[in-house]
Amino acid sequence: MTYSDHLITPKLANVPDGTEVAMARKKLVFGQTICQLEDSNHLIGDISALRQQIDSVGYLLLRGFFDPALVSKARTEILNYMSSQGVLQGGATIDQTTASSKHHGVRFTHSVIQQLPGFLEVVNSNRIMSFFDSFLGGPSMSLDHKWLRATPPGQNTGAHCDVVYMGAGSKELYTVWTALDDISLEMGPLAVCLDSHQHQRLKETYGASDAHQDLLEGWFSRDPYEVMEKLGFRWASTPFQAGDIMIFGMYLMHGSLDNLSARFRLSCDTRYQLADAEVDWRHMGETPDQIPKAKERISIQDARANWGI
Ligand SMILES: O=C(O)CCC(=O)C(=O)O
Repeated sequence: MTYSDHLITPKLANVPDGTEVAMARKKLVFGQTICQLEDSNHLIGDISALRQQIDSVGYLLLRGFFDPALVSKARTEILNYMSSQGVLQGGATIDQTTASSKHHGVRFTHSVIQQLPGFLEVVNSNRIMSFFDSFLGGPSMSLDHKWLRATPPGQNTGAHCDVVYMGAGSKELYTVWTALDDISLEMGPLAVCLDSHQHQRLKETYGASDAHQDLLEGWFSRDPYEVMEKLGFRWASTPFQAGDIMIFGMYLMHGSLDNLSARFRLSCDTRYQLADAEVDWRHMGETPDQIPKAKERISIQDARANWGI
């Protein structure tokens, strides 16, 4: 069975204009300051059309990509782990993701993730690997470092491009962001800046730096309006269902909406490239998250002042 042997009809309705969400506590309004991501399910099976689409709009949203049974198994396993860490309301409740009132975040280190075989079965599945074999035109591989996130209530991810975190190998590296649960707009899903992958000045400056070596902070900005006003970007997001994925390249600016719910938002982001291309070894092996930090890194504010963006 290959990735294209199933076709799922997107079930989610359009987000009505006027719907309000937040990013870093700043309000964004659908139809005004944020728009809806469009899925590319109609292109599944046509690799050259998928490649054209990602080159043109910067992302591929594929609804229902992963087998729901596998995702559900991974979710249960993750929730069991979270329950054992005492972060879920009621301690032992496994079927929901409500944060306990005294919740502290939960960190999924590489060694914790190795104890989650159901999760690894999703992100290393034949479905995703065969997709990338076709998409990249050769045998593909996934970086060992897997970012599994249980984003707590009140939090979000600031605007950044992945190249600054994992750009030491091939730049033909793709992020797959996977919804491991149904993620409403209120729960703070992924948000991307449309066309940001084509911003030449951003690529040559911020996009040529390395958060581990050069920058104290990899996030370009915490303020969603700043990237709209300074770089002319438009934000886009959508509600997700468990098993939906977003694929994007290293230069697409993205972050997430605020999690305004009482629940943890469960998602992961994992990376894929050609197996024979150069690899960012900092994200491989047994301790991929233990990256030694260079001493003389500069703040993103100082770097941006130098770049003039
Ligand atoms: O899920 C998030 O909050 C951020 C995801 C992200 O930064 C990524 O997929 O590269």
